[in-house]
Formats: sequence, C-alpha cells, structure tokens
Amino acid sequence: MFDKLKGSIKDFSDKVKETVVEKEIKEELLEDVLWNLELELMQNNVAQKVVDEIKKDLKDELIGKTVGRTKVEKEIKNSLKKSIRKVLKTPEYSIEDFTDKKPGLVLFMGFNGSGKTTTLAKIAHRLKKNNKVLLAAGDTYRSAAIDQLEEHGNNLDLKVIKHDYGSDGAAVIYDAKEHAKKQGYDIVLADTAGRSHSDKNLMEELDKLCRVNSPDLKILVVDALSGNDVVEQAKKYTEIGFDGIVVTKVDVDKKGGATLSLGYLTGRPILFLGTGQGYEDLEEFDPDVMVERLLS
Ligand SMILES: Nc1nc2c(ncn2[C@@H]2O[C@H](COP(=O)(O)OP(=O)(O)O)[C@@H](O)[C@H]2O)c(=O)[nH]1
Ligand SMILES: [Mg+2]
Repeated sequence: MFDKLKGSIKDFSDKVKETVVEKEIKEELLEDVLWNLELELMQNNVAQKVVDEIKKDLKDELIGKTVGRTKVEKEIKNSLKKSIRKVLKTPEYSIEDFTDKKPGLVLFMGFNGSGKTTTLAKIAHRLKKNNKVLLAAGDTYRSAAIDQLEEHGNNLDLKVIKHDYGSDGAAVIYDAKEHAKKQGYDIVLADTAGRSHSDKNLMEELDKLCRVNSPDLKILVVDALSGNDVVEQAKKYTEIGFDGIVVTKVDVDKKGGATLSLGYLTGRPILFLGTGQGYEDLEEFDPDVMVERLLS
C-alpha cells in the first residue's frame, strides 16, 4: 500500500549507513538524509507540518546517540517507527459500541465522490451480522443517490428510509430515527449530500441536520486519491465537527501520505481504510499495523 514511502525510508537508512563513519550520530551527517526524507515524504503527500514533526522527533531521538555501524539501519527504523506512530491516533471506540444506544445514529459526511455511500454500505454489511441495521437516504441532492442506497439495501437485505429528491435531508434522518426507535433497530446509518467548500448552503444544512438529529458518531469520509487536498477537505468539516475518519481508495493510492497527515492534523482517529469497491473491502485501521507496513 505504501510502496513509495517504504522505498524512501530504505534509501534513507542506506544513506545514513554510508555516511555514518563514527559511532555517534552527528547532526551534520544526518542533514542530507533528513532533507531526502523530507522530500520523499512531501512527494508522498504528507503535509508539511507532519513532515516537520516527524523530522524533529527523529532528530531528537537520534542525534548524539552512539550506535554500532551495523545497527544503524535498525536504530533509524525503530526511531522512525516511534515518530510515525506518535503522529497516528489510536481509535478509542469501535463502531459496534454505538449499537448499544438502540438506536445509535451514525452520519457519513464528505465531499462528492469521496465514497460515503459505498463506505456506509460496507459498514452496514459488517454490522448486520449481529445487529438490526437501518439505512437513511439523507442525500436528497445528487441524482441517483437514493437509488444507489436502495440498491445497497436490496443487496444487503436492509430497509432504507427515503423521501423524494429535493426534500429535506434532516427530515429523512429524523424519520429514520423515529422508525428505528419504534421497530427496535440497533443502529441507523445515514447518508448525507456531498459537500464542497463552495457550497455554503449545504454546509449550513449539514449543520442544521446535526442539530436536529444529534448524531452519536460523525464520520468524515475522504478519498486518498485527493492527496494533500484531503487535509483541506477535513478542515472544512472541523466547524461542524466529526469524530472519526475513513480513508477510501487506498487500494488505488500508492502514496499513503494523506492517511498520515489526516490523523495528525485533525486530531481524530482513522477508523477504517477502504480497500476496494466490494462490501468486504473495508479494513479496520490499526496504527501499529500501518507503521509496520511502512517500514518492514
Ligand atoms: N477502488 C475503490 N473505489 C471506491 C472505494 N470506495 C468507494 N469507491 C468508489 O468511488 C466511487 C464514489 O463512491 P460513492 O460511495 O458513490 O461516493 P459518495 O459520492 O461520497 O457517496 C464509486 O465508484 C465507488 O465504487 C474504495 O475503497 N476503493
Ligand atoms: Mg453518495
């Protein structure tokens, strides 16, 4: 998944091995390799602030340290692992926790095409094994959005609450919650219309939708392919607020920097990675696994 980033870290270690002649790691010797690391991280769409943090942490960890020549690579990898791990948050909850609220309301937000509806369906597929799941067609803007959700509902054998196109998304979700309460559902998964920063009205509507329905969990869905732009996208949603992030299309994105940056810059945990278009293509995010993948 993170091939390029992995490559850059290996180069980094090799270069350090070449340049370190003494046992003590000196700042001058590291300068060149830190610069290379910075370039590589940036080319992999890791945000500047995050690059700086990783570099600073690595310097603090390594400079002045005395290591055997043969252990340099291992030492650097371990330090980098520690630095990168610090940048990623560990989710303190799982989506299953919200089924106890009977019904819990989970809202999916994000830009158009980021993968909201697909991610909602994947999570529904995951939860329905042990829970009664209701879907709410809260995206009443985009043509075919309701049909798309209904198709998922048919495939997964789950009920979908919907109104007509152009109706109020907040009302659809309200109805779904009421229906869920009456019928003993465990959880409602609600779709919303895709926002972009120019859509001021849509942002206001999303805000209203949240105030009317008080969601228990707000998930921001971002597309790894938008690269550094995901950080900008996430910023647009900080006013409304969100609790966790799903990064989609990591099967297509070979860079992986967006995932690193998002966790650090938003202060929110990444809950899942989307790894394809099928219902099973959803991976629970584990920061330790990610760090191992990056560096092994
Ligand atoms: N390869 C890949 N495609 C995805 C993934 N998630 C969503 N997609 C595709 O991205 C496109 C937009 O997804 P959709 O759920 O409609 O986005 P929405 O506009 O945010 O609801 C669809 O063609 C999806 O099949 C993923 O993890 N990997
Ligand atoms: Mg959609």
